[in-house]
Amino acid sequence: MRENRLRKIWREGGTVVNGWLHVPSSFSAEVMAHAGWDSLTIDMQHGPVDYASLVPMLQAISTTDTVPVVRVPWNDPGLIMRVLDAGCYAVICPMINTREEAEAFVGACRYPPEGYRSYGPYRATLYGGEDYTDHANETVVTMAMIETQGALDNLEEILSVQGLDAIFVGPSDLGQSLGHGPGMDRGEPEVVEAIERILAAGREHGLTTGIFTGSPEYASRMAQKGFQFVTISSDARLMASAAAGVIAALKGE
Ligand code: 3PY
Ligand code: MG
Repeated sequence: MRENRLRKIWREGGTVVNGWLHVPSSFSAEVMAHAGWDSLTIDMQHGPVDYASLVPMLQAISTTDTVPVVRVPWNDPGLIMRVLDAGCYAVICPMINTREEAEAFVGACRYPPEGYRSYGPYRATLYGGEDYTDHANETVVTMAMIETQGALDNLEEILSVQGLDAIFVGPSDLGQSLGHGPGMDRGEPEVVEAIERILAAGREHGLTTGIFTGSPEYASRMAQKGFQFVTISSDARLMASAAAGVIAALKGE
């Protein structure tokens, strides 16, 4: 089976530089994949990507070594199993707030006896190889988003769930839950403290910790702190800011 380069990079102590896809297009996914991101996450929680656009985006990413990741809209086992069947190598699940939710999430990503994933890897075998089913459980990465006060309250229990590989900080929802509103690259002491607590707890439990950021500068600071999965901006935001920069340069604004 094709190896999961996320696991290799983490084993070697490196940081995964992850891009984020909101544009529901196989061509833009292909362009992003050829830019050299370690992984690309197709976001099905926010933005216009649906299952019909997801599959060709995964096919486009497969033209490169970039690892295909999907953020599902919610902790829905049916959809989690379908995105895995379509050939993604990591699933990010938003709003994991309790041990039970983490167990349900991880179980949906693992074939029995470790979990309850149903059999039917129709495209995953094309991407991963004919022996996909034999190795999927130890290859696919499970990443739970920690982004609420409730998750902070239950952090130790969530991190103890067998088969959970990584946790991922959503700074907008976390900030919102702590009463500071949404936004990236947080500086409020209460939010910063929560982020540092999540990083320390992840490390203690031997899990990889990731964070969504809005800029390479902040992402680089987070990587230096010990985050091993940093997401920077998104395809739509990068396109908009580059275009706005060109317009401003020509119009002098
Ligand atoms: C958040 O910041 O809440 C996220 O989920 C990142 O997309
Ligand atoms: Mg969020």
